Amino acid sequence: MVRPGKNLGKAFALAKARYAESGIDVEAAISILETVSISIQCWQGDDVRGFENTGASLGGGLAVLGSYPGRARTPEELRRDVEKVLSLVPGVHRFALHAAYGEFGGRFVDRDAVSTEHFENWVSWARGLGIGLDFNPTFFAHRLSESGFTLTHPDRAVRGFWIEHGRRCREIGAFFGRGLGTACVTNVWIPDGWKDTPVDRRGPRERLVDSLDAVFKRRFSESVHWDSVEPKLFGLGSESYVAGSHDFYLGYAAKRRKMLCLDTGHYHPTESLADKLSAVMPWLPGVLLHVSRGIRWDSDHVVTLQDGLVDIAHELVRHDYLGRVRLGLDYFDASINRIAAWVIGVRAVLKAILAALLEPTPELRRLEGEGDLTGRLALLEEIKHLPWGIVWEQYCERHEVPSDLAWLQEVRRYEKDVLSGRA
Ligand code: RNT
Ligand code: ZN
Repeated sequence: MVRPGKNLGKAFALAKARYAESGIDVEAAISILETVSISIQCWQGDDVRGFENTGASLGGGLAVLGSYPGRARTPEELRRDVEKVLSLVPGVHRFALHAAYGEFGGRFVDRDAVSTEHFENWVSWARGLGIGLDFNPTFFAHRLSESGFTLTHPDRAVRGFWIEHGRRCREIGAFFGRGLGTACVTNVWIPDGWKDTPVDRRGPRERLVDSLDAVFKRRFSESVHWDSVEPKLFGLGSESYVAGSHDFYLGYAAKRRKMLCLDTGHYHPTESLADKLSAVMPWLPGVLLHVSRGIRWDSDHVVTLQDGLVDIAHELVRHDYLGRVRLGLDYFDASINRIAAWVIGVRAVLKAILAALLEPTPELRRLEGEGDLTGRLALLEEIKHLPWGIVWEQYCERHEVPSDLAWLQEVRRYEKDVLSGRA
């Protein structure tokens, strides 16, 4: 492993002193960062294919583009890849599975028959690594979702099929939570919507309320399992109407005490997701963030350190939301090395949170409180380039993970030794 620059120790001492001058305790910030877990999405590793091998196309408005070699083809390969990722990011993180990633032993197990037994290996694996698992029912890539409708389908039998899938997935989520001693968040996202202008906007939403209520009927202890629901503005093929819109799910989650999943790629490009947090938090038990990067019509680019992400991190830190917000990644890019795609995203989220933790918030609040708006703007601008990058390097060093681009050399070696052997 390439070691960090030999001046890191000195640089860190200076950075710490510089922060202390602004009243910021770097060690305190580091200990908070240590408690931050990011739920790493299984679907980046294999282009959202899963292990059902039914040949069904992805659908649901999800599109994975790119043909970079080395995608994980089996649960074993996926686990090995994720272990590599975990060795390249500081901290203890989680892993988010989709129902289609069960281990079905070569048999066809339909979605209304998935059960805990298909996820036993995943739980043993996570236990061995000391990480938690999160879960997602898979309401796409299936013959009964080809119409574009699942929980809102006008046919009661089709709705029933998907309700059963949702119910079983929550059992699996609770099995994760119990088995691993850390509450699993099971996140419901459905693709249901219309390409063109519907006449009946009301029917699907009313059916969705009933279907969700049926899915969520069984109660689980909050120490084991949480539900979350994920809205979306539009998708490919559902440009005119999405049944599970933001307004719909915000109301549902507030009324039924569910977590709301805010996916950063699911809003108008000029809408600020950071602004939503303090608006929804008074009404909800918690939020699941699907950290993504929307570009034009696509909501799923690899997360990078951008203003939108930094803004969200500031909200989490300034308002002490880290305890009530679960962080998960949600993107899939098949055009670059998939391990690197994961590492870049996890590291970007951690960096954003670290930068936010190193903000002189009391001073900013004082300026704002005194009405010194000039001072507030000037300070916000100046603190952008405080030496938090050095603190990040030190953080990586303490956690014995490569800093800077040293991690990429590890990924390249892994590509040569492992990924290149996958046809
Ligand atoms: C789709 C949602 C959803 C999926 C994953 C694969 O728009 O964001 O979270 O990306 O379930
Ligand atoms: Zn999402």
